[in-house]
Amino acid sequence: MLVDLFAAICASVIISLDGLSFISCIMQCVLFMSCIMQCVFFLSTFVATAIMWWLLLYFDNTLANLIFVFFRSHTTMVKAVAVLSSSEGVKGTVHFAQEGDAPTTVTGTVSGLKPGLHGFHVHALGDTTNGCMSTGPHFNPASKEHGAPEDENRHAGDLGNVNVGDDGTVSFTIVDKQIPLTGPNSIVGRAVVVHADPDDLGKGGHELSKSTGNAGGRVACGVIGLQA
Ligand SMILES: [Cu+2]
Ligand SMILES: [Zn+2]
Repeated sequence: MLVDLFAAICASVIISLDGLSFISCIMQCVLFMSCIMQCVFFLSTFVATAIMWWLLLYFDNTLANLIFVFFRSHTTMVKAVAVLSSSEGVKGTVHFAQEGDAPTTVTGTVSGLKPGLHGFHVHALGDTTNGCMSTGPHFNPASKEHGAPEDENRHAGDLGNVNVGDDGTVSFTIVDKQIPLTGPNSIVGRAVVVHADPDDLGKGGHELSKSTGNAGGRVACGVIGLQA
């Protein structure tokens, strides 16, 4: 009688425990499945969204451009200006603009020059206490030789020539990647100089070709300052 009871209790306990572990096993399986399902769901949503955006932007250039402009608008635009003056009646204004790390765009108008080519450079110093003579040599942070704007071996300040028309004026646009408006090699606070003669771009064979391009006197200059 007692043995029967004991056996019944033992059996009940064992069955209960088994039941518990069975239920917990089922629960674990369900949780595991739900985890897998969530991963699959997340991945498929991600892939589907990426494909949808890609298709949308591929076929809708306007939208792609809007998004591009939105991101571009977060890069900063820096502007600078130099007002040229001289003792020889040369006048002019040179504007500089750089967006983010893009090349700098230089636009300018100069009048009062003799027709033909005139060397045009960024010189190292913004010091005009002795006129254009105190603006130092060509801006040359990489210690290279004088050259043409498209040369690998050139001063950063070597912007080549401006070509003055018969009326003595010139308007020009130069795009150059060695004259940033920010960072350690910024040209802000330095000077632009217009020369009396053509810059031979380092190829004239003159003793000054490799240092100044033998561009003659400094007929006008202006200090490059920040602009709103
Ligand atoms: Cu110069
Ligand atoms: Zn130079």
